[in-house]
Amino acid sequence: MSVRDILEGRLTEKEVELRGWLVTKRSSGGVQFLMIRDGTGRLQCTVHKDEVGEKIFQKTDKLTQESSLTLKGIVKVDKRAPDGYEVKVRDLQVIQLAAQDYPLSKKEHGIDFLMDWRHLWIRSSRQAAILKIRAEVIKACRDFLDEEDFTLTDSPIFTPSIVEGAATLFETPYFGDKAFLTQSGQLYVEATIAAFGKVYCFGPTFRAERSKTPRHLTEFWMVEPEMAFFSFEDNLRLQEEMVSYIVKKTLEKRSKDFEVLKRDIKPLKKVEPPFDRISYTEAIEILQKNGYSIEWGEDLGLPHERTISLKFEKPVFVHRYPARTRAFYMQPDPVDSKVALCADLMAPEGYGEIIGGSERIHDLKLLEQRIEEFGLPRKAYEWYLDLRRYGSVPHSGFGLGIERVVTWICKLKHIRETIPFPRTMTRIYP
Ligand code: NSS
Repeated sequence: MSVRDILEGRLTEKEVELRGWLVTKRSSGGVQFLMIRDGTGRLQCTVHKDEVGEKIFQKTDKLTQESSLTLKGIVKVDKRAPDGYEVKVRDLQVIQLAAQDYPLSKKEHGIDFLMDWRHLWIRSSRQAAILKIRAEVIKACRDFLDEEDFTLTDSPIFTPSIVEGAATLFETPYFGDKAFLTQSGQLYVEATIAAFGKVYCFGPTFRAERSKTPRHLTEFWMVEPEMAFFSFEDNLRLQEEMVSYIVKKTLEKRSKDFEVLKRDIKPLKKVEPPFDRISYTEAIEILQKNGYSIEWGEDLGLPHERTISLKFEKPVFVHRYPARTRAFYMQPDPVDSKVALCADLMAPEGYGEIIGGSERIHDLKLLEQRIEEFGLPRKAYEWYLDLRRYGSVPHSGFGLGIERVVTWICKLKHIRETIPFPRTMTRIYP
């Protein structure tokens, strides 16, 4: 039996047993009002002195915030209760009486304080709503891909090779040698496409991000689909369908959590294919017209992405970035080899990049050349070159950052609240 069952009205006038934690307590005359959280919701439970007797009433009186308990009682419809239902308690067992000094009992705390107590802060209704939405986003990603006949093939965490640039690598000793924590599972899903056609990996990825920004973690979760025979254009179409599906499913399943967050969902309801597309060159022109002193060839930072994103109601693709600023594996545009067949998807409402994707180089010679130009250690990539020796095909894929998507969908100011235990340059505790 759960709070959810009670709030759905199935247990009215029935005797129930609830197990949970005490959120708040107040008393008025001979009645104690307990707000109980059980993981499925919160519910008011009342303890009447003249009904339960002195002993249970005393026990209730001593309860501290976050004490864990079991209670038995009868479900009542009561208009005065916050959710229209309450449990009239008959019996109550304390599992653990929480220490008096629960650190998060005050209403207002600074963010550093809350992050130090993250292991307790996740119990708050706002944090729980965000993490529920996160779970739904992950489920939607997986459901979408599974329904589209993708096979999940997990990529390793310990790797010998750089994917997204040497600057953000985490190195770790590995039995007298060294290994890197993966920056992306992409190279490995490029291998499994030859066995399964359409595949994805989903797991944690690591980047030694030295910048303190509201959208960078050092450990984040990425879903990375990779598709044999997919052109650059096919890749974009899949992305817009997948992102629209994620938003639709999350709105459908987690409407209560959006209410907790006071998230205006109107902008999210507009997210459906097709999304607009602008080239990197067009983006630079827009930025220059908006007063930015940015030149063709420079990378887009958050303020740039924000400006672009605010010009569109739906997510927008920025495509064909300068090849020399992008990763070694990207296919050059046959029309203009200065740019790569890649695109970043910018979320609306000022959020910026949530996906990075591209068509991959499938020609052995060109890939060898790029590995050399990028100064990458050829030996670590021999296996990757084999994929171009034995049945190479045009292929494309992308990586969607779960925390970036959740930040946008929940309309948060900072990415740190979108993962149970965030890791940043300045935080590895708790
Ligand atoms: O660097 S990406 O743009 N692209 C890749 O890693 C490709 N190898 C993916 C692929 O094609 N299979 O990162 C992809 C996404 C990016 O759009 C963000 O949403 C997210 O990963 N990302 C991050 N999220 C949080 N924190 C950090 N530091 C971060 N870096 C990337």
